[in-house]
Amino acid sequence: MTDTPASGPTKTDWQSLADKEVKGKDLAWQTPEGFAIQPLYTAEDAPGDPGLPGFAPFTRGVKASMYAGRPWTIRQYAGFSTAEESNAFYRRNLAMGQKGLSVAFDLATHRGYDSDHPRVVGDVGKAGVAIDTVRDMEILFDGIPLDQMSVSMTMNGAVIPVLAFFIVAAERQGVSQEKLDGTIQNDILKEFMVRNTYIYPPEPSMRIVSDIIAYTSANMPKFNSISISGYHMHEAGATAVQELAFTIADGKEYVQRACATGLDIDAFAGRLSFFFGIGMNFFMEVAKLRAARTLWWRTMDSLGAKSERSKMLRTHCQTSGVSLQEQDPYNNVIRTTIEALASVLGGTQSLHTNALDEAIALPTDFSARIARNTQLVLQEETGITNVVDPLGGSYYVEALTAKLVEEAEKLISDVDAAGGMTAYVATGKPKAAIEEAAAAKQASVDRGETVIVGVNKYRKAEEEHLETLEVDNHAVREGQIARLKAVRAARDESACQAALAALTEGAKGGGNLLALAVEAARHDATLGEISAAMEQAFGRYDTVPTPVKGIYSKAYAGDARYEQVVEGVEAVARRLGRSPRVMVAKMGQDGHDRGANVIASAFADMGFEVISGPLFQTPSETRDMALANDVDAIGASSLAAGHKTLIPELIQLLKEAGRADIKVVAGGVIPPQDYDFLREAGVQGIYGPGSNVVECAADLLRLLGHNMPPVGSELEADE
Ligand code: MLC
Ligand code: 5AD
Repeated sequence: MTDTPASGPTKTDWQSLADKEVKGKDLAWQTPEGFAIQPLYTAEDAPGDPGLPGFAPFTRGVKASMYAGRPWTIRQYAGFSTAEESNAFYRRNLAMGQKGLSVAFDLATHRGYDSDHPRVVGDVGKAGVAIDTVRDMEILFDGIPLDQMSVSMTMNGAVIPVLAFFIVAAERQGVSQEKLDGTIQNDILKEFMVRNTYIYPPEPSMRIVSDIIAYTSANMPKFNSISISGYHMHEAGATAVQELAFTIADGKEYVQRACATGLDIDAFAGRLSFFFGIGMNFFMEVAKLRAARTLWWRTMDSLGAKSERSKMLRTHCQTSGVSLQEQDPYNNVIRTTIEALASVLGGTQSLHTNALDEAIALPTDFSARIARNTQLVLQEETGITNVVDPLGGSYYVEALTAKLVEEAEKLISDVDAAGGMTAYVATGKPKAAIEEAAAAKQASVDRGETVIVGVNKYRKAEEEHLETLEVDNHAVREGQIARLKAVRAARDESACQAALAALTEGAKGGGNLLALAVEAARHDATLGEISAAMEQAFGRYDTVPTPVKGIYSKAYAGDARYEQVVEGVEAVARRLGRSPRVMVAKMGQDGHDRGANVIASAFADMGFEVISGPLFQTPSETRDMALANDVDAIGASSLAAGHKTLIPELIQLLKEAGRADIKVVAGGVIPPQDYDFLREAGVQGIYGPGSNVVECAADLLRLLGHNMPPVGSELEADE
């Protein structure tokens, strides 16, 4: 029985009916991937049968029973302040339904510095928990039995000391390493592309990845040796095709490197895991996870894996941070729910849902509860877990899945042609392509073509402010310094130094770096010491930003307000006898550079001379660079909560140098509660998330003495 007779309407009939309804308007929707999405998908558009869940190529899921057998792991990423405070936070969350742990470390830890290092004064305990020693790690997991809890640790740069501390902290709990269940991120390639918490140059960094894979596959059979991450590319502005292609290509590179050291592919591949970001383009995101599994199966099959487990892409997902806004922040709960739904309809194994205060601070108990409950409600109230891959067979989702596979494979062959991902990353191409996509997205938001409710449409006249978490980094730092002293005083110094020397030797020659670091950790070497021991052999890696050009001017071609700003820049240039100079500065260990890159490329397009400061500057290095370039203004971008320490220090240093005339503005993740403090310190403009880049430039022109009309004024007069 069917409602449509065999001779029923065809797609052509539908097309003419639809054309009539919309009077011939083109209904195709261009996605950032460049896909022309049609308003209707039928069996004609969908590829063949995607197969069954639990079977190759796992498009429909890695388990036959999926969530009907076991729901995804509710794994909330968290960490702040001290090990004591983070431990208490974890325990409260576990008591209220969270299922797995996921540790966020502070940026000092990420970059291999102990809390007493002079470069990290603004960073200690801020964006994650401060960990200097095994003692800190023991406290972090106090009362949490490590043979029963799966623990993810997001660590890439200082991955050797952190994993060593975890292993030794477990030993001190009486848990041997073969029982440890969890994941270490250990994905350095994407750090060089987007996340920027690398320490060493690419080659030794790749050796570290292989050493960890070798060590865990021999000693820690339940531990996932890597979490190959597209999430950060997504957050940096990558399209779904870029995220898929570069992530799968990264995975391929790690596998080839590990095999080149003599490991058997099936001995380690079953413990490689993945991590994707899930944004607001709902069906695209569902299709992305299905495409990722298909792509990985094909890749591993082509690399000679025999076991199906080796070809199975298991993944964690996190809802998108950049999709969340400071303005009208309760909308973020809605966005996160939609993204979480896409993650589970896509078949994720594990999920983090962001908190509603994401755009301005780390989660509080209040916002963390809503984020966690979003998943609990999906798991326990909706019936979604009872049916496997319920969108399987949807014409649209299957068509999108196939298209993503096809386009990502094209991009992967470009990577292959360049000699693999390490070589491709070295060309700077993937970073530039992602930055280009980010600038295009920002321009589209600024122009109102991409709507963000409560930000560029339906904006509230008066914003209400959320109570946010504040960490006193000075207090945390002092506590950490005291504990570092105590640990150093109590250890067997000569045994510790001998273990560190052995690690340096191992870094110069052979030997497994993780095995050597575990020895050093057993003798209470600190994170900074273990990192420095390897740095002696490897050196530290610095990169210079390379903002893209021309994206903004292209996106704004013909826009009257943009032209007005460009004319303003020209007027200031006439007055100064040269283009106005702006330095975009990144101080502290905060490597989030999407915002800084977007600003740098947009301002350059508008005619400013832009000096992009390198990542990880101290305030005095920023001052020196600003003076050497004789800049008119400095824009400090801060996304990791160092702003209250670092920006006032910079202003003070400029004053002492007699250059209080250099305007300092700040942008990034800055809670409104901090605005007064920053203004009092001399900050002349503050631009939170959701700021319009063209208006930021208009503001800066005003600060530089140009009589810039308010938005809309002259424009209307012209018409
Ligand atoms: C699952 N299992 C089943 C089943 N479903 N068994 C029978 N029937 C079913 N239906 C089994 C699995 O096979 C597995 O056993 C066990 O149950 C656990 O399930 P899992 O699916 O593997 O889940 P989990 O343990 O949670 O592991 C998920 C993972 C892992 C593989 C993706 O790598 C992980 O937890 N990753 C998290 C990464 C993370 O949190 N990153 C945060 C990044 S934040 P077995 O034996 O097969 O393993 C960040 C932000 C920043 O990066 O700072 O930049
Ligand atoms: N605690 C909780 N979430 C965090 N994130 C980053 N650091 C923390 C932390 N310490 C989340 C945010 C951010 C993403 C990288 O991870 O959502 O966007």
